[in-house]
Amino acid sequence: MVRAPDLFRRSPANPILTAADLPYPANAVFNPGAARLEGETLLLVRVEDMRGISRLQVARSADGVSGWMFDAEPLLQSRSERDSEELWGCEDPRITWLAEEERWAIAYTAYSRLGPLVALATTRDFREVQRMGPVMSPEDKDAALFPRRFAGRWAMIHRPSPVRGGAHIWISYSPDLRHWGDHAVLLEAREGAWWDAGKIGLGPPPIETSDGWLIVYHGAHATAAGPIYRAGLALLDLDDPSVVLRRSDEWVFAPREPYERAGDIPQVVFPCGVVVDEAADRLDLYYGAADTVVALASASFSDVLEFVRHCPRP
Ligand code: BMA
Repeated sequence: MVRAPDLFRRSPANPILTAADLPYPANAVFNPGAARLEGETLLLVRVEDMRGISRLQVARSADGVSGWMFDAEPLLQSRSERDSEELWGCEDPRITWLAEEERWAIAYTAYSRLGPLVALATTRDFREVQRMGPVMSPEDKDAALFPRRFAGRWAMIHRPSPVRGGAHIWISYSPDLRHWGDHAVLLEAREGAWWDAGKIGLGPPPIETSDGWLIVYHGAHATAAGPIYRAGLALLDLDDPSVVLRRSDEWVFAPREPYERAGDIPQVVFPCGVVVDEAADRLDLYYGAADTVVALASASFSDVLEFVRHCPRP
């Protein structure tokens, strides 16, 4: 079995996108959601401008590594005169294809005056978008939808930040994508010296596999020099995603390269996008590095599944 540190290999082209690739001046591009459509890889990247406000902009590439072309206009940007919850921008999108709805759902962080909250939008083509507005009150972020219903209800993973206790990963349900309830803790941040102590959050949307839902999540380990953001894995029950079957003790991906260790926020790898090619046995993880650039790491899909199958039961 492949060991945790050897599962993911960084693209030799990293960082695959930097602010210099944009058609306009900006401070940083990072934390992209990812999708495959019309034979291309699409990244919905977070672009932070030089006021500090983020927008979400589409970039497309034939091979998912190079030749990125940005759409002319951002897909989602703050229009705070109409959507006050987006006063300070749109951040960290996670993209899920909803086959039943024949459209993509984008769960993103809207930065409101009262703190970050979870907002939803849908699109068929990533050229026009329909906002659904806030679905979770502040502070809440790191959200993604599951691609299908469970016993008639949609499910969403998200991460509230409570005043007391750790920032854990939660799951909630909805009959209509608008009204969410039956909130429950799904995965708890560990305590003490652990890499995922205190604060964790979902990475990309859950990936359906025959063994269960594969989850990549981040842990923000607090240190005297600021947090270190690393990524680990978990497996949820296929029919009841509120049941955690496995959880990795060790992280599987962590800052190592200069572009991950130095930047606006040092020591950050923050995956928000995934593309799985089962025929090629490949899982591509798109992540923000140091809140400054976009990078890519790939793994053998079957190696990742074998690894998570052997992780401890929580
Ligand atoms: C999280 C989010 C991410 C960011 C990360 C590291 O709380 O705000 O947008 O990439 O911190 O700074």
